[in-house]
Amino acid sequence: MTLARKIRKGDLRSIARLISMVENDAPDALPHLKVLFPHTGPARIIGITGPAGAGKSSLINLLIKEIRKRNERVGVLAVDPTSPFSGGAFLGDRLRMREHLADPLVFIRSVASRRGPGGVAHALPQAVRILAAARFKTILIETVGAGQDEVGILGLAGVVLVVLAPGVGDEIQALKAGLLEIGDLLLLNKSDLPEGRLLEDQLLRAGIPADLLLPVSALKGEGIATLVERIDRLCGKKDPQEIWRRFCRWEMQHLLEKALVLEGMRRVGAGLLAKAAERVARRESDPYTALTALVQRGFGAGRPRKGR
Ligand SMILES: Nc1nc2c(ncn2[C@@H]2O[C@H](COP(=O)(O)OP(=O)(O)OP(=O)(O)O)[C@@H](O)[C@H]2O)c(=O)[nH]1
Ligand SMILES: [Mg+2]
Repeated sequence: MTLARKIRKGDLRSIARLISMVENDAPDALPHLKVLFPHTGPARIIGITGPAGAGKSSLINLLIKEIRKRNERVGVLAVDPTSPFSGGAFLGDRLRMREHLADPLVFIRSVASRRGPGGVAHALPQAVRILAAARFKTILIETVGAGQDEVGILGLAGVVLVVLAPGVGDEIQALKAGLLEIGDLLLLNKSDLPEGRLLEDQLLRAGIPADLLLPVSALKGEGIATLVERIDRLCGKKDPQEIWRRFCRWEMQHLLEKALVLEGMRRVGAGLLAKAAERVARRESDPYTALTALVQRGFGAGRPRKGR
């Protein structure tokens, strides 16, 4: 059976394999992705973000449980926030969700979010497509924090849940970073802790509408039924086609960015890049002027100049 067929049947190992191929920029991933493409379509993409340690994975673990009661497939993509150093955090995530690891209808894995200097694949859009082709109706995407990348990633989600917890991160910082603006719902996790009430008061005083706030406790399983109801309602309000269109725009942008980086590197070449760096190191040029020269070299006047 072909890899694409296995994926269509929901085989988790095949799904993981193709996502790895995409992450590693393996050229033979492309034919599989093309075969799968006609089978991809609107999925419930739910973004879950918030400061490290707020309880995102613990809540996702409970959400998986609720969604599985409906006998639907659930996919979880944990976006590796910045660097290889965060690998440890994902091990924690898997631990948090380990009870689902043996479930053939649940797929959990981390995806690198950034292009490294070597142009590491940005696999998230393709991972979403692969899961959609495997008939995963709900895809939960966990990201940490509120950097540009994270907010960008959440732009593709139909529903965004922001998880906050007392004593974790700086809520006012989260406010400033615009994290709260992108949230369809702000989950005040760890409401079992006495400080939970304080956090709620603080947010209300900061002008956050009360109906946007939902106190929950992943530890005690409190508020989870309401959370699932609210997610259903939020999903019901949004047009799945529009969400999917937005996903496609986001996907195209990322594919274009990646292609441009690769094309830019190809046109400029490692040698010129090294020379430019050397000039900067010797203070013969500042990095900005050197960059302008490189970009002009690569893309100026529509084609690379000859003889230089
Ligand atoms: N008291 C209490 N502790 C909780 C609750 N939810 C999670 N925790 C604890 O908070 C810690 C972090 O939980 P995670 O679910 O890993 O948080 P996270 O947001 O996924 O963390 P990162 O993935 O590292 O960003 C763990 O020690 C959990 O046991 C809760 O509702 N109440
Ligand atoms: Mg986590």
